[in-house]
Amino acid sequence: MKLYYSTTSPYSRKVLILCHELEIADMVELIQVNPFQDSSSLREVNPLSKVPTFVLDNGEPLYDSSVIAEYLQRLVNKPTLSLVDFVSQQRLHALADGIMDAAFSLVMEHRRPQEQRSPSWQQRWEGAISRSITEFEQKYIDHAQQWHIGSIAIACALDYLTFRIPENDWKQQYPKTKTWFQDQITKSIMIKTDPRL
Ligand SMILES: N[C@@H](CCC(=O)N[C@@H](CS)C(=O)NCC(=O)O)C(=O)O
Repeated sequence: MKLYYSTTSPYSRKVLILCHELEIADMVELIQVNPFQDSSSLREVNPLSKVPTFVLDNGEPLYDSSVIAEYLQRLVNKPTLSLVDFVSQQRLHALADGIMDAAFSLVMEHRRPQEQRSPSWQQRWEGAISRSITEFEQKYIDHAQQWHIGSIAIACALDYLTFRIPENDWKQQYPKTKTWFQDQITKSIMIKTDPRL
């Protein structure tokens, strides 16, 4: 199996961490690509030219990250979750992916010349990020006490925000989330996959 990934992609990091947690990292060949530069090999396996892209041993490609995550968990026959746990993990996963989507859009927008940027879209993405962290802090933080796909995704999303949009002051606004995050960020796999390294 192969994983096309980039070190700075939070979606890739989520999949890398999951491979590690499921103890299948040794079975996965890592292919580092920059989807914005050397993307021809990536395009051959994913018409969307995005990372992460996963390729099965029979050559079949899989995307996007949430589909890859679901596949990996089924691959290792992870014991079936109760419906309540499934909902709470997948809700967190989707909330995290939404934070990544909004933060990634902001990062891309900041790379455009000032006069081409859209203040209203930026406001919309910033609003999505702050409402999602509020929701996490007020309603779902207790669902993230175990390390599973939902909590992995939230940790990757928050670290991406910290790394790429340091001016966002979420740590001041959300003290409980900050404390939770500080516990996750010291995990060895979070350190090993730090996009700054
Ligand atoms: N929904 C996708 C998002 C993946 C994504 O947007 N990846 C970015 C890197 S962080 C990418 O490859 N972008 C290339 C592009 O947009 O052309 C997933 O969960 O896998």
